[in-house]
Amino acid sequence: MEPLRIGARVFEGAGPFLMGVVNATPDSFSDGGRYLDPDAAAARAEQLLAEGADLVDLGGESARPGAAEVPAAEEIRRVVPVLERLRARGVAAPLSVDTRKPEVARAALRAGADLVNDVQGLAAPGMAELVAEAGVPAVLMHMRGTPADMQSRTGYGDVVGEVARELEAAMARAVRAGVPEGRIVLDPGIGFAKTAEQSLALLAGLPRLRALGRPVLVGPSRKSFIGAVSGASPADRLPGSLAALAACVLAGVEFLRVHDVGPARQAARVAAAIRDQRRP
Ligand code: HH2
Repeated sequence: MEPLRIGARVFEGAGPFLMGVVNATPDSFSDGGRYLDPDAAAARAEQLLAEGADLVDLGGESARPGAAEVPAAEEIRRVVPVLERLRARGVAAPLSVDTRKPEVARAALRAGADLVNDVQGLAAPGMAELVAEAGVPAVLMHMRGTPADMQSRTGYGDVVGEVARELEAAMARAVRAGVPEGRIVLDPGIGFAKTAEQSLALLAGLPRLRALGRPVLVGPSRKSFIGAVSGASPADRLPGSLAALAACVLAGVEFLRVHDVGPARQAARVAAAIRDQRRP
């Protein structure tokens, strides 16, 4: 991967780099309600960094299937105090805001966020322009529709090819709005407008996404395809999450979005050591 600056850090090489997840929400599918309090969320972020996260992703709106939209003002109330606390305590690590709303992204960037992680690929009016103006990198994730209706929009012929084409189109839109291609990271959106089989097909088809020429981020952690394969509930999906993580690393994915940073760190190191043996 070419060097990619996120806040104070330049990421380069194959990684993988771990993005630890903190959801300051009452209703996220696996950790809802645990980090709604800003002090609890900030402490969780610091814990994830101590466990080896390379950056932390903070979200104030659940994107689980069927989730209702949260007003921007409420989302800002959830994430800004956490970012402010982390920066006030001297946390220098890159911080990401998980939002699809430009108002939230603007407030979060002012409060110290370094990256916009958008599950709708910068589709909202003004979002790509805001990212371009702020000069920050962005994760463009693939989804169809919104969290409220996405699971009725899973009609694909060739899911890997269609996701790749739609990500390419999202990237072209962002570039037209002024976001340099060199600041874009792509994400297939595991579980977003995807059945379990489609999520598995995307995980098996990662080389076709890497062929788009941008760093790839994948978020398989605790997702429902693991439940579909194993029967495990979200709280019991760590082993399946680590298996998916290893598959991503072997496919050359640079960034992994994970809830369980300590175990993911060990799994990522081992998978990367195997990946690097394979290199000619
Ligand atoms: N998954 C979730 C949220 N944001 N962002 C990216 N780039 N990729 C993902 O796969 C992704 C994401 C869903 O997970 P989580 O944040 O744990 O749950 P919820 O959306 O219920 O808050």
